Amino acid sequence: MAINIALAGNPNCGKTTMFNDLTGANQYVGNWPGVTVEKKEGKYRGDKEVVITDLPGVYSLSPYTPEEIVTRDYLMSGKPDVVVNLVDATNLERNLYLTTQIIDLGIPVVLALNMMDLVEKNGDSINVAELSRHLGCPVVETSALKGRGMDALMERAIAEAKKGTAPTTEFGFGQKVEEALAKVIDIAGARISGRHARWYAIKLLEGEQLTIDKLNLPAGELSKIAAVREALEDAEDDDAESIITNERYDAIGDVCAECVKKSPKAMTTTQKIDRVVTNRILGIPIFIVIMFLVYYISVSTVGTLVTDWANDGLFGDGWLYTNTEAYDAAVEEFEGVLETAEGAAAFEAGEIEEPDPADYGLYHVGVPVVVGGWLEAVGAAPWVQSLVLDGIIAGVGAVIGFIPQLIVLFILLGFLEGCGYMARVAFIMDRIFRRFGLSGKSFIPMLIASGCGVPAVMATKTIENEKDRRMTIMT
Ligand code: BGO
Repeated sequence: MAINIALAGNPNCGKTTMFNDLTGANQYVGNWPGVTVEKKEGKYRGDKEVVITDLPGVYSLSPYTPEEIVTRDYLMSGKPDVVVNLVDATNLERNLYLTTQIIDLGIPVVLALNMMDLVEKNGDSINVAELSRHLGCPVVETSALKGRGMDALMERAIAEAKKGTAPTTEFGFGQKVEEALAKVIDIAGARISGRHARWYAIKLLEGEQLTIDKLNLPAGELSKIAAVREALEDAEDDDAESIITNERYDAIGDVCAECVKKSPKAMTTTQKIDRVVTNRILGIPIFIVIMFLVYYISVSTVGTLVTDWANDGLFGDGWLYTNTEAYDAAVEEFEGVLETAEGAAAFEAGEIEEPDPADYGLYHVGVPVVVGGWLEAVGAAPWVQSLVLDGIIAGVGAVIGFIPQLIVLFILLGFLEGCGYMARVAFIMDRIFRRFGLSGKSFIPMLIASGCGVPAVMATKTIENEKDRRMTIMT
């Protein structure tokens, strides 16, 4: 009897490496129907009756990207007999988010703790038995790169596929959410019965439109579920999706705290910085301080300097050109005279004048001065001079004068983006933006829009979900 195994995991957890090791040359590459998402299938080199499907790398089973939709549709299609969920063991907390969602689907799962060679190299350790107890599914240590643990993994996966039982996890949400889920299961009854019941209940409680449309529940049931959702949201003062996401992370955090032992020396500087900047309480105040500094530098300090350079120099009176020593000495002497009472009185009476650069063979260089001089030299009519100097150059100059400030702002924002801080901010902001039907990724384009709308619209290309992208552009 043929066995279908689905390989699922986050991007970069080692799925391709493992898929290639397990299938060798027995691979077929195509596309998932209707989408340009690559589909890879192959026969297990140890048993040609076992077909392995490499699912697209995803961080969650939300319906926001084509990859997420393909993955969840396939997992719920009934086709896979078992899911081998690969996790990057060096980053267990982040990877277990997807794992807990797969477990909620109620299908047989085997967890492959991949990259164990790196965990050992870092001096860390993972209590596999305890992790398996918490998740309620078998956990196998692997290193796809070194080909370690692959046979044990496949043995376990085939055994679970034959058993066909779902994980018996003790993993759950807080009491209020569990009670709300029980009510949803009760309301939806037979319509969501079966192995996916918990998954459907979670999605209905979150108010996920895709699931609501798919289940086609009567209006009466939908309004009862909406009432359960509203009661939970009022009690927790947050939206249902965020409550569930946060509680999932809390539960994962508890499991990791119990099962993962990090070597103290293994914590990198990046991890230490991450801990502070993505901290739930400190994250937003830190962000406000950083953004204040970014705008302060671009508008007040460096920004003023470069804008003055453009407004007063390039599009203003310009700079004195040629040797200015004699002129500078005269200005100094003049200022000295002005400081005396007689000198000030003489200046008031018009008896002495400020040194004129022209008397020292100096002239100003700047766009209006140079163009004005040239127009005079060619004998341009006064209206032409006024059109060019007061209209075109002054008009364009007034706009271009702000560009240096924007350049400074974009350099600083680019630096924050490049060093990965913006991605962390998107993570922090996700919770807030979800309330407005947007994702945390909408935040960066909106921030850039405070400088200029055009690059902001261009920055929306990082938002995979088309609806979110359109909403962000319009907002
Ligand atoms: C590069 N152990 C270790 N140490 N590395 C692993 C393991 C493991 O068990 N499994 C995978 N990797 P993918 P997705 C790479 O490509 O299979 C490594 O996205 C590099 N490439 O070798 O592609 C694997 O399919 C240059 O690393 O993951 C790969 O899930 C420098 O994890 C990476 C360093 O594996 C992602 C690494 C040019």
